[in-house]
Amino acid sequence: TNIYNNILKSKANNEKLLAILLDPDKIDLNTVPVLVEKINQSPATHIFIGGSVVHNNIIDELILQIRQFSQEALPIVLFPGNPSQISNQADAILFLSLISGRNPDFLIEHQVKAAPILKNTNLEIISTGYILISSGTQTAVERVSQTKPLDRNNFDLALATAQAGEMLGNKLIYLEAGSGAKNAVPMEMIKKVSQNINIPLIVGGGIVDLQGIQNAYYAGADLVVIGTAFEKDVNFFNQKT
Ligand code: 1GP
Repeated sequence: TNIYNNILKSKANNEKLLAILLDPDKIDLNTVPVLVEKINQSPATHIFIGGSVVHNNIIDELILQIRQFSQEALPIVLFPGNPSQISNQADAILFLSLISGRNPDFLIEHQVKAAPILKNTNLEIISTGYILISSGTQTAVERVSQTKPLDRNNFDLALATAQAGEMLGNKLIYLEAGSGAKNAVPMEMIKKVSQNINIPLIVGGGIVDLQGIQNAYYAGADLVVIGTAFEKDVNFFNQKT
């Protein structure tokens, strides 16, 4: 309960959090020392590990290497696309339910498969309501989950979905535009949701510059996730605003 409690504390103190998302499928293990150095120099507070489709079984090794090269031990949190992406080497897991979708596999089936596996790990399990928002073009989450995202202009539906997640006991809400999304989650939607739930709000997908991160914080995001932008340019966080 350490990692979640720290997120709650940060929220209470209005300290904004930043996760760098590493997709094991896209990482060459030889580049880990450089990646870790860049992460250490960045304002990141968390490392998320996961992807919609992870073919190669390198998650354990990736995490071990990250730890080996990190002076500063950032929490490593799994952000899995399916139960094959569980690693006991991580600190915690976002136990996701895709509550914007109506595909039972991603609402409960994968979770049923994962439960006995998770019982044999020491991972901190953080129940997360995962809400996919339309972003202009189809993203991998949409394709892999075979669900429809919520309309990016329907703030009421996004809010009702987030509130239902909170009422069901989710500890976090994640508003997701999808990795590499053309458009990030609208600020107005972040604002509406963050002002009307009590649990911390994660926002990610399609955020490509530092201003985008600030906008999400300003609108009410507690934690912002950056994947593609860092993947494309490890000096992303050195840019001038
Ligand atoms: C994807 O929200 C994350 O699940 C990050 O998205 O790759 O677009 O930064 P990006």
